[in-house]
Amino acid sequence: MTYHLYIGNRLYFSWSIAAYLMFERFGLSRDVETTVLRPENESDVRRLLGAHDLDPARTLPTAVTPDGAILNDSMAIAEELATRHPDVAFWPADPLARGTARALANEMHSSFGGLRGDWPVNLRESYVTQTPPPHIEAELDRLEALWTHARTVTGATGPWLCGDYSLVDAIFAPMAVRLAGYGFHTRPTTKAYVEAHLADPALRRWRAMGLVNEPDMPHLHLDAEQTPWRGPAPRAAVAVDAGPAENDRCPYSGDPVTHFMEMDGRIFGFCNAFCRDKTVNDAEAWPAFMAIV
Ligand SMILES: N[C@@H](CCC(=O)N[C@@H](CS)C(=O)NCC(=O)O)C(=O)O
Repeated sequence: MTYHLYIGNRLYFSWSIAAYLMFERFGLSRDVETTVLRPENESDVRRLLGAHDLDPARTLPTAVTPDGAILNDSMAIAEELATRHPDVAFWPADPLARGTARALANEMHSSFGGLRGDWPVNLRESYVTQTPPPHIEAELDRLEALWTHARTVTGATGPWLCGDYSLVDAIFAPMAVRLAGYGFHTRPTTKAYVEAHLADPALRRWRAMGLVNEPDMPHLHLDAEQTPWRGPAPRAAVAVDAGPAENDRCPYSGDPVTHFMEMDGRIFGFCNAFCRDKTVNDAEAWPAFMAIV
């Protein structure tokens, strides 16, 4: 039973982040094959989807179910996965928490046009805290109110909005990383929630993969002073030309090692350049690698 997920450039395509998390965060990563389309700009998406016979899809993400349904919308992917996998806790089980989570997820999907239009997601660069124009300030207030409301009515005490991580958190992840790029501002619930997403190993893996070899989209960059990424600093590591490595099998595939990296004065091996480089970018986000460390 394999889904096929088509996503955009990981560093810039906001809804693709949410769709990836819907599989990755709920234990379905083995049930999905992912194709990264590489549009040069947003209007290139339609051409690439057409080339993959994905009519009537027009936007990314698009998922194809094992029986061939084309899910050309993030909320359709969310609800279809939740219906097809009733044993997986996609939504909170408690009715009050579930209703709250659904309401917030749908408002995220249908609203926040100012933030989405003016502050594009960009996981490659972050900027000194920006002063929001009034229409964005109002949306930031709305997010703080929604996130505080969810935590209050559901009694959430951990990092996530309605108790355990659920679809509402996957759907807000792109907004959280967007806010991280432009500054946290002073809203306390927002700050804590954004930091929770930045520390999430699944999101860290997504960014580590995006930084390997995906194209730059300079038209989505802001002409502003840059700051270091606001998430946890990756452990220092570099690609090196040769072994020998401590491990003779790749931690991900189990195949013989051919590519090498150095970390803490130790050499580790991988079976291809992508697996090596995603590890160099954020080693501690990869449990299979950390197991051999
Ligand atoms: N309703 C869609 C919107 C997705 C969307 O806007 N995707 C953007 C990239 S983040 C896109 O594909 N833009 C290309 C276009 O609109 O032609 C969803 O939630 O999946």
